[in-house]
Amino acid sequence: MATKKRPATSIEKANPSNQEQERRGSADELHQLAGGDHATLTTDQGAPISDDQNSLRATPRGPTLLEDFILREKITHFDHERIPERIVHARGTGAHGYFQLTESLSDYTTAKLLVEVGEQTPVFTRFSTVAGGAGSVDTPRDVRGFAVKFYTKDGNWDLVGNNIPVFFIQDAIKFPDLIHAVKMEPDRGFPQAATAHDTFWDFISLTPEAMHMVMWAMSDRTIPRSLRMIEGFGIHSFRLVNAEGKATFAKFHWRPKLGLQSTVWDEAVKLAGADPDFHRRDLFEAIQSGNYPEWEFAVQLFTEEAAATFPFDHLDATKLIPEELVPLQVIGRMVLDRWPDNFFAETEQVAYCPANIVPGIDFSNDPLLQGRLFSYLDTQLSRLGGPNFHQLPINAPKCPFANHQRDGHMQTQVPKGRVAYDPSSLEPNSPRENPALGFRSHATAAEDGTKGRVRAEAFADHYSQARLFYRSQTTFEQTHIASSLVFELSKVETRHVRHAVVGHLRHIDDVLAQRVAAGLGIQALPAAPPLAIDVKDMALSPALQIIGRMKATLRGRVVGILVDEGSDIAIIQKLRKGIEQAGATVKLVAPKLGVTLSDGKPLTADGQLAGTPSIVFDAVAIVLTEESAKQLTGKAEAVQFVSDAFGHLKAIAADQGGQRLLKAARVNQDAGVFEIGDIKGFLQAAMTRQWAREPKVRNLA
Ligand code: HDD
Repeated sequence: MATKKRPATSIEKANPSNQEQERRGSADELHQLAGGDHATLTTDQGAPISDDQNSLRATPRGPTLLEDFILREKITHFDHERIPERIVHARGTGAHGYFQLTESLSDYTTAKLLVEVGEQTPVFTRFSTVAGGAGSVDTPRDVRGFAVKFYTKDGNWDLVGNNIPVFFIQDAIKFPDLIHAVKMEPDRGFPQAATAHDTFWDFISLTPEAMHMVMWAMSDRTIPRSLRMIEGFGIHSFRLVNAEGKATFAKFHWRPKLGLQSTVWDEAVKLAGADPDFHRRDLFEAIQSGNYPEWEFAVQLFTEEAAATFPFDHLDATKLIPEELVPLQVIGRMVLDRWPDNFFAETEQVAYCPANIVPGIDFSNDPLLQGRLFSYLDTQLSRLGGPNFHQLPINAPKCPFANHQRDGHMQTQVPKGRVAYDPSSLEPNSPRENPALGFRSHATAAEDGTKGRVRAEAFADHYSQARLFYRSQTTFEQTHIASSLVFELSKVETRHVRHAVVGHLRHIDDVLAQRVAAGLGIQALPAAPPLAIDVKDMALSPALQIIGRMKATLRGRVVGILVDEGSDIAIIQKLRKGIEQAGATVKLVAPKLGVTLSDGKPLTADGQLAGTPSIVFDAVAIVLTEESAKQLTGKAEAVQFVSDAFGHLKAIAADQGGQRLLKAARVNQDAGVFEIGDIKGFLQAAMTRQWAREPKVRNLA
């Protein structure tokens, strides 16, 4: 395509020296090489730029001139490109989409998005890890943030949740301590994005209220396979308020259409190296290919009177309400169908705040929530540089908004008129409050009491729900919790901290404490800390499992097929058909990107073997000629491809050549390894992991 000739600047016109001509000539060649019909490059002030390749110099080999406003503007802007990263949840990825209501909650709330069935409310959803910096990896063991901004007709509602329904602490005043303990240790600047270190476990060992969340954090919930396969929770109780002013408590849940899926720990560790952007890329690829991730939106609704009968305090964020006690009502769905145009402008600058609510929704007295209502707006003031960040396109409501807030850094609006106050009579159109439609706080009766820095007595039971969670898991998941505790505590150098944590475990489940102690080589079980209140055995809640509730589906998964020169195209096509019919994606991996299969046609594989380990797939098939197999048995990347797939409990299908590679990788045939002809069996097994294989391939606690 022809390039547009840049107009000569006045400087060029005035001084068309030979050197200038020469330089311009080479820049033109460069642009011709790049092609395209480009707009004219300008400064921030709109002045067209004639030469963006060379700074202004006194002589060709002399100093650069301060006069060069183009150079100075470009570098000054560059110098200020970074903004402070979020103190927590710095690493994240987001997408646009919509929320659609399927069941009206008109009996409970006036919030339009929860009343108007079928209406689509635009959303922007950001997923994140908590502890790591913005440049850390996607797959550490960590809680995932699940923040949704609903651009409703009555203003923005932000549901700023996590993929775990409870939290580490009960009172917001403990949050800076929790985060300082989990972040890299201040004297050494490591570890990055990890809980497996002394300061985190020291804090935990002295914070019994964290024990329930610790069980979740040590479970497979914190090593998800995909952000499309995590649940989301609003955690706190909120209030829904109806037209009569009657309030009902609500807990909010997101449930992924693809079901829950996790990795295994060794895989998560290796993924961090193989693809630090694993989750971000997965979300991007799904959305770009039209496989839009979707979640059901569900509520648990309960009255104040019902809450009084619960054997725990629902205002305590370390407690969940078992589904068996208050069932989930699915009332809508969220679909993420548009990747942002620009990461910084949207995903980085999006500013969530639990205090952003709309008429018909209100807060509860949960002391963790109450503290959060302050923190988020405050943090944005330094992160985004001033009070006008709500005007950024990603943060601005999509409904009209008007008030008398004025001025401040980076004011982008140009308010008109004389009136910037209320009440006023000078301008009849200036904004005024609206008692009929405006937000009203629910009139809650205040309890009598004495002001004080106190923790409610009802918050004193720290172990019953930790036990409930642990005992509700499948035996595989219990083993994972025990093993991850052993891993984490084995990284803790301080003996008394390791022992103190095992002491706490005794209140949760004595066998768990014994398994962890044995894994750490602790001979005599450490004493359990004193109890403020007896631990209760609650009715088990299978809804808290992942493995027991896995969906029998291949949707959203990726199957890798290892091929090489001469691999049988007919087999590959058959596999591809079966896999794609089951809703999964196929990726071909070959030792060299350019490969010729048995049909003699050259093909570009999706990944080169050395850079595409089996870790990035949910299941693998191996289709190789005897000749290729013979060669690959001597190559570490090929052997690892197979042994990792086996070690990570994946289904494997192999032809004769493939079987040869399996042998070289010392893979024992088991129920999860299939002849290449048994596509049905292979795909069935690929829907889950081969859990029975686990104790044979790995030392578990
Ligand atoms: Fe928080 C960010 C979730 C307790 C203070 N939080 C942040 C994000 C999520 C959560 C998902 C990232 C939002 C985004 O993608 O930009 N936080 C939670 C949940 C909590 C919680 C589910 C407990 C139920 N947070 C919490 C407390 C405090 C904070 C108790 C302080 C008292 N959180 C912040 C913050 C952040 C934040 C410092 C950092 C960046 C930001 O807000 O925008 O204000």
